[in-house]
Formats: sequence, C-alpha cells, structure tokens
Amino acid sequence: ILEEIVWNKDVEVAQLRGKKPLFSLKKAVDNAPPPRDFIGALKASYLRTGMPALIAEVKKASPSRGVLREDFDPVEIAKAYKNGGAACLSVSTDQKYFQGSYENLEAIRNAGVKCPLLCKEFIVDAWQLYYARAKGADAVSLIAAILPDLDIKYMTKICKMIGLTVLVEVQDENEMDRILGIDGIELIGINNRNLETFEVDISNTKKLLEGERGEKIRQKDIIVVGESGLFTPADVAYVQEAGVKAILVGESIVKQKDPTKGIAE
Ligand code: IGP
Repeated sequence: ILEEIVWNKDVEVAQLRGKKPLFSLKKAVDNAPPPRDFIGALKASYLRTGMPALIAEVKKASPSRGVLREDFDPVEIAKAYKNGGAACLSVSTDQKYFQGSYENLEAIRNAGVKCPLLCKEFIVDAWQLYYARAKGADAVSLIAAILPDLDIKYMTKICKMIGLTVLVEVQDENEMDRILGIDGIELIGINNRNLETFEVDISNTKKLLEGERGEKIRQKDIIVVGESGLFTPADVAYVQEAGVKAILVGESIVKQKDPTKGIAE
C-alpha cells in the first residue's frame, strides 16, 4: 500500500505542479503568515504539564480504519483539540487515502486556531514543501521509509530556509540509525504502525529508544514524538517512560464525541 500511495502521490504532485509552478509558489511563500514555533510549543507544553505534549491529528479517515467520523468538521475539531490542551495540530491533507485537504489546513489556520500546524502529507517532492508553507503549514513530516537520505538532507535544508519545522518519521531501527546519522534533525517521530502491514505495536517506541540510540538522541537534544496507536492514559505513560516528550494522536481522539475529552485528560 505504501508503494501505491507514493506512486499516486507522485502523479498528483505532477498535476498540481502543472497548475502552480515553483516560481509562483515561492511568491506565495513570501506572503504567507510567519511560521509558528512548532518545537517551542511542544517544549512549552511539556515543561508546563510534565506530560508529553499533544499533537492532535485532524483526520477524517485512514486506509487502515476507513472513515473515523461521519460528522467531520475540521475547524470544530481543531478548536476542540486546542481547548482540550493540544500543543500543536496535525492536519491530514491527503485526499485519496485520508479524505483530507489543503482547504482544511487553510480553514483551520484562517479560523484563528493558534496552535502550530503540521501538514500531514506524503512528501515525495520538494515542491510540496513550498506548497505546504504557502497554505499556512508550520511543519511537515518526512517519512524515512519513502525518502533516501539525500532527499531528507536536501528537504530539511529547504524547510529551514522557508521556516518549516521538520518531523522525520521512522518505524524501525534501521531507519532510526539512518536519521541519527543526518545533521540538523531536531524532531523524530517513532511510528508504532507498520506502514506495510498496518500492525500497531506501541512497544516499537520503547525498542527504538533503548541503549545507544537513546543516548545519541539525548546528546543531540532531539525531541521524540510517539506516534500512532495511543488510546489510553496508560499508553501515554508507557511511551513517556520510554523517553518521548510529545505524542501524535489521531484515531482515539477524532472519534470522541467531545474531542476535548480525549487522551489529553
Ligand atoms: C496518528 P493514530 O493511530 O492515533 O490515528 O495515528 C498518526 O500517528 C498517524 O496518522 C500517522 C500516519 C503516518 C499515517 C503517523 N505517521 C504516516 C500515515 C502515514
């Protein structure tokens, strides 16, 4: 499925790019509202609460779970997350597999929800970075499984230049070691969901933070985000114990009748 998603994304980007060439985007980026400090918001929340900072995900559907919420209103959900104590928001923009959109991202930004926003997208081309920033994103996620090191390095540089925070997502030891070998990475997400099999195992977060890897992460002052499959306060305590200072949560809170009463409590 990951291969299929990336294949489709490449085609989609080629089409979009035909309508909005890079040059026009660069102007839009210059005119975009100044980026908000994504990492600063995570740190402030962690320091204030002593709990992992919540990145709350606004997503209507996922390939593994189908539609999560029929009465999906992205702006209402974003406001509820903010009121419920989220430090940052993640907004799914992929249409085909997550029923998301850049309109959702813009609507949340324009509604004055003050959290920094992560554009949750499958980034396969640097063009998408400019596009995300032009649409008001403050951060993007780069998936180690689909990008060679050279692309991660190059895209990280572009992000720095245009004011986007980078969250690099890894799912196994090999990807973690690759990313720890790259300079300038400040934020690493450990995905507990295997992107090929969709199997979720939160002990993945612990496994990738043990021993020398954990040591290196502390030395480099990298913030680790525990991602996917977190449903209960016990799950949060477990990944906090493993060393994460932030969590990325979608399904369990998007499904709540009142999304302010989610895992954040
Ligand atoms: C949220 P969950 O299990 O709480 O809904 O997961 C988030 O981690 C997940 O949407 C995600 C993801 C990804 C999905 C993180 N990285 C990469 C697809 C691709």
